[in-house]
Amino acid sequence: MSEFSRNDHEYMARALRLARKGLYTTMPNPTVGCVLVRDEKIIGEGFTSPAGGPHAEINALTAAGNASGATAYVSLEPCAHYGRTPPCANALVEAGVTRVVAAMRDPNPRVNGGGFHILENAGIQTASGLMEAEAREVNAGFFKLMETGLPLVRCKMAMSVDGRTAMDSGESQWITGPDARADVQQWRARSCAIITGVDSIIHDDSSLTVRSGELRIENPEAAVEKQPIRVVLDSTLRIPYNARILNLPGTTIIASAHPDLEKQKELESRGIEVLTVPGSDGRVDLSQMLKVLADRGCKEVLLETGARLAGSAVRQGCVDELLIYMAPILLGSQARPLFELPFEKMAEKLYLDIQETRSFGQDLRIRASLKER
Ligand code: AOF
Ligand code: ZN
Repeated sequence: MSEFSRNDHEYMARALRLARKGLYTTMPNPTVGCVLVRDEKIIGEGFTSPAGGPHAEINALTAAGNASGATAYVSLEPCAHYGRTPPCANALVEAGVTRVVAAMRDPNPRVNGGGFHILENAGIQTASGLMEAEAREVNAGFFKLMETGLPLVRCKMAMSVDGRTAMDSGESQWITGPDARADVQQWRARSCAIITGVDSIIHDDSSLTVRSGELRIENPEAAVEKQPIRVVLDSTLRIPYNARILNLPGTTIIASAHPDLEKQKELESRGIEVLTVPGSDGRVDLSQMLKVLADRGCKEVLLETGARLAGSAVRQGCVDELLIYMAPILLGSQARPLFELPFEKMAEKLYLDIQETRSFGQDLRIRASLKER
């Protein structure tokens, strides 16, 4: 028998729904939901505010006013540390909560069981592990960052039914329809950084921005305000001076292996960060770039690029999730493939786990993870 009741499940499911509301605004923090219940009634609830603001528990306690004798359902262990805000575990103790049910432990080394410890020392009943799989999924990027020091990398591609992503000339606009393209906006909005290759910039002059008109989320303005960091991998600084991405508010990083110093200076004088990220055979090493982004707190990164960089990212094992939009078109055998992966034998094939398929207008979205090799 599970130690959790049916009501426990319902309240935790609600805490998880609240947590999802923060997916676009809490980075680099995880997004957490909290529901306070007394005598089978919800007396307050909340989710994590943008970084620096109150955590979920504090928002719920504020909403409740008086939470004495209540049970707190939280989708993550309450924090135990003084970070940008004081510990939530202390606030729950002070509020007189008598039971805390968490979906899972917070793997952040500054918490990692410390929150439960504070609560238990104060005589509060604690339980953990309710709907843990769902809670893991909501903050998958945060957990990967905490556990491996690298962000979760999602690779977005648009392809035809015959698996082609661009014509031989590089022409690729548009493969998918407006609904699928609008869906991409949600994934951009929840990413801390978007990475592309210089060839995509040269070809499509992409801006990689989040635009409010296409966001179907709670607070589109906040997400637009918080533009993801734009990263262009450009080993030899080929980016044209008139590229749109060089003239946008927010942070643009050009990662180069051998920058031409004069061009670097010129770009820097325009407010662009030029980083030297060495790699093998003179090309920027993607995993090094991911480490740089991890150090800046990036937990989810979106790779939006062509077959070559995407193929090499997959081959290096840098990609956690594929987000593939399939349009009802055929582009023919001269068009470019989804990934440049020059395999010759069946033994080289990579395996995917398809997690979900969904329609957007006439297009199909396939979400899949790469199986461990
Ligand atoms: C909670 N409730 O809603 C969240 C938590 O810098 P700070 O003070 O904002 O702390 C950030 C850390 O707190 C973050 O890395 C994670 O371990 C935890 N997040 N904890 O009790 C919340 N978002
Ligand atoms: Zn907290």
